Amino acid sequence: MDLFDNLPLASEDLRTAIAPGAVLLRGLGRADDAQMLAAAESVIAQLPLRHLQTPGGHTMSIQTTRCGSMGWVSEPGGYRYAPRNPGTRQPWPDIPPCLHDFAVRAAAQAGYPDFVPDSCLINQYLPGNKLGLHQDRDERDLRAPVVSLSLGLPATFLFGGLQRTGQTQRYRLAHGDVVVWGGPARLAFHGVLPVADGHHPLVGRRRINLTFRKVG
Ligand code: MD3
Ligand code: FE
Repeated sequence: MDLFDNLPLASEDLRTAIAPGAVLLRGLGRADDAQMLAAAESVIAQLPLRHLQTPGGHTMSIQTTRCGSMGWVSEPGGYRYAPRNPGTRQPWPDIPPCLHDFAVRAAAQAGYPDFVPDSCLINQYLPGNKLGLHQDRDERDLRAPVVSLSLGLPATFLFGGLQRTGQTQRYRLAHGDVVVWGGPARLAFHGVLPVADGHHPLVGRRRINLTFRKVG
């Protein structure tokens, strides 16, 4: 018994089980935030953010870009992953090494030691932008988790069940928060409420969310 026995272990304190298979690692991305934001900006410089059209013909309020060997594409025929940008026929930008390494480490900390992402989606939310409830089911290998890193303005994240209509839980995702979604949580419906206006000292008047996936 020593003086420190009453102090919580930081690593345990920061870890919250949201649901079976879903682990919130609060603030894990804060230590390297400036480097990872610069890496995201380097991807944006290579392939600018833009509003994608849904297959239903709606324009998404958030702006998106992607990197990795596979990139997520929204077309009139539906959503899919493709090895090249259909607009330019060019390969996608590489995943910056610091982002790739971070995603591997975060997944390992959450209990997925074999996770190696081949795709990263970058979403930018300006104040008022939102993302409706949806499932991520376009990846071939659904045993692999999705790792998400939030930077900038906080957002209220909605986490539902395996059906669109059930109850949703709300979580605040703030700068540096990481969530690893695997197992039974992998196919849960989820979304983001409209982001409130504000200013983040590093990121400015916006929220950036990066999701790392193994498309397979
Ligand atoms: C739960 N992004 O890119 S991150 C997405 O904040 C997406 O931009 C949101 O939903 C955002 O598809 C939420 C949290 C997240 C990401 C992927 C998931 C939660 C997830 C996949 C399965 C289950
Ligand atoms: Fe999603």
